[in-house]
Amino acid sequence: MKTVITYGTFDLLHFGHIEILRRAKILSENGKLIVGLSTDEFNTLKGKETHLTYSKREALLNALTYVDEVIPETDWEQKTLDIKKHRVDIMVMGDDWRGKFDDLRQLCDVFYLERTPDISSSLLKQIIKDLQKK
Ligand code: C2G
Repeated sequence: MKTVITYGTFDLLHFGHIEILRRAKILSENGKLIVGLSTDEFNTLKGKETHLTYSKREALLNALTYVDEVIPETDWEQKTLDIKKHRVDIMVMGDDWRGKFDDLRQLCDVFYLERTPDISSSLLKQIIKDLQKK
């Protein structure tokens, strides 16, 4: 059994998010999956506008059987502390982040998993915008 962590905004929770969380949970070998969920303030820093507030995004993640704990992600630098505090064995991110977190390999395994094609929060937001125009 292992402890796995992943980070993200998880706005408008969709199949692509579910797929990375499902695969991350499998890597835990019936252990624990922690999600570092970007706060509204951190999303502003990331230049990301979200449709859903942190509390709604958190509620959606907590409803998933794959997710054991949700912690706030407030800045780029917290991962090292999180990994030590939660005794993380594996960090997982989508492969759009490939290479970006290799420095954390000194603390835990780091896996970049293939992104699920043809779905994204920005696509869903565009669809919502188009529908609102009608
Ligand atoms: N993802 C995926 N397939 C998609 C869309 C997203 O596998 N079609 C993955 C991303 O690669 C990421 C996770 O789902 O690992 C969450 O995606 P976002 O909410 O877009 O998170 P992001 O803005 O990449 O934030 O410190 C790291 C950042 O907080 C990551």
